[in-house]
Amino acid sequence: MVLINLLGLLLIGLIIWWFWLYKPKEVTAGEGVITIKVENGTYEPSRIRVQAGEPTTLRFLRKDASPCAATVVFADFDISEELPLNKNKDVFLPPSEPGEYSFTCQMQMYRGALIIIDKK
Ligand SMILES: [Cu+2]
Repeated sequence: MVLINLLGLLLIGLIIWWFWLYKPKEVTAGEGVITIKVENGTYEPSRIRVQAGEPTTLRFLRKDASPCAATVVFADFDISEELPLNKNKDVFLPPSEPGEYSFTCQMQMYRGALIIIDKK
């Protein structure tokens, strides 16, 4: 009986831990430019919230030397940019309608989302 309870607790702990670990980091653009680190297969932060109707600049800093990370693609905006290694690269995005727009590397292993929210 005690053993079962312990296992249950362990399972709950694991589930909580798993959700914490996999929670994507989300940031909201305020003043200034958001820097996105490209490293170890993830964009960090990977979810960026911006206000609708305003042009956005995203600054990418690529730390991953593999060719996989070399290009960032915003398919919805028809934008594809090369990212130099260990150098800031600014990507300019036009003002857009509210919605969620994904950005990826060319092979879509790196994944991020641009969330455009309505201006209040
Ligand atoms: Cu890739």
